[in-house]
Amino acid sequence: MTRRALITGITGQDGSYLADYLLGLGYEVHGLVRRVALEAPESRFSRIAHILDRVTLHPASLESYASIFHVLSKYEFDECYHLAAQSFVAESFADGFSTMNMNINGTHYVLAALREVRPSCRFYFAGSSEMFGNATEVPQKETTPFQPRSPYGISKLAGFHLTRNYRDAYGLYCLSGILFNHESPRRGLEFVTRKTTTTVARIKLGLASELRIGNLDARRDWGHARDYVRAMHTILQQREPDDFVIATGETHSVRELCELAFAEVDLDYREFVKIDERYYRPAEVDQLIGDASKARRVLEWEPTYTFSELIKEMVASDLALVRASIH
Ligand code: G4F
Repeated sequence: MTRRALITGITGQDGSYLADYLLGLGYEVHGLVRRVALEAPESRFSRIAHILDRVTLHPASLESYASIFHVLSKYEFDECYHLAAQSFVAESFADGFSTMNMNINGTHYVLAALREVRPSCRFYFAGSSEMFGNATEVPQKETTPFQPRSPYGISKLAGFHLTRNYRDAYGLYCLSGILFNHESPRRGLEFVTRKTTTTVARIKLGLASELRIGNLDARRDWGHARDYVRAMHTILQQREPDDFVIATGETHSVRELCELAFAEVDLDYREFVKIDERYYRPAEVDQLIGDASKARRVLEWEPTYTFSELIKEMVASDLALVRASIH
């Protein structure tokens, strides 16, 4: 029988790759989208333009329990991937209230509606390595204590605990993936990897002269989003619900990212990168590195992209996009 999945955040990087992946597995894929998105499909649906005729989109708002309840009661969903969130850490310092509302209440609404109308639907929550924050253990794994350093990290930790609580209290099949940073050519332009690769392409093609950036010494465990959505699906296929860390196990600095991305187009990053205090965060997470040995053992999940392959693909894609925009 065809399995039916609902993805919140289907228009984002992860939602779009997950939709591609689930369609490839023969799923019937549905997505929750904001009503405003339906009015500007060219820009809002750019990541799912190639599959628009194969997915069913439902207007709903994570601020409205009623709208989520309505969609969940209309179809018998087998799986629900809750990816929608305010996911930009810097923005969570600028407007912590919106981040909290959307990320905590939005998650609670989906869980509460599932409990009410679809208690047999499996639920995936997009947890984050930002929950580890100022981690006391290196590398971080499922048992590492959480010490979030941003309103975003705090909101994700609340979503993680809500998900656990619905599992313990009501016996729902719900769990969290604790995903470390994952990037791709579909990454939003404000995140440091995509900001770097798109600016590298613009500099190479004569449209920009510098890259203004914040903390070059921050270190992250960067994987490819394509590998990570595969993990999301596998996590939800286990007999018992459980939480998993998904990471590459390697950490690189923002400086190394710049060095690599500029070298792809034969430029020296030191000539173009300018430090700009505006991009520093009030509280930084200096280093993240994940230990995904549980996922490797239980899920037999492995990342397939190296850091340099990821950056190479992103630079090549941005060069092609910038070239197309000037011709
Ligand atoms: O690319 P970033 O903005 O990602 P960040 O904050 O690590 O969060 C991402 O990964 C999380 C998983 O751990 C997700 F949960 C979250 O939703 C998001 O996807 O920043 C990465 C690092 C930070 O240390 C930041 O301070 O890069 C540093 N950085 C230095 N200059 C910069 C910049 N980040 C951005 N966005 N822009 C800069 O100019």
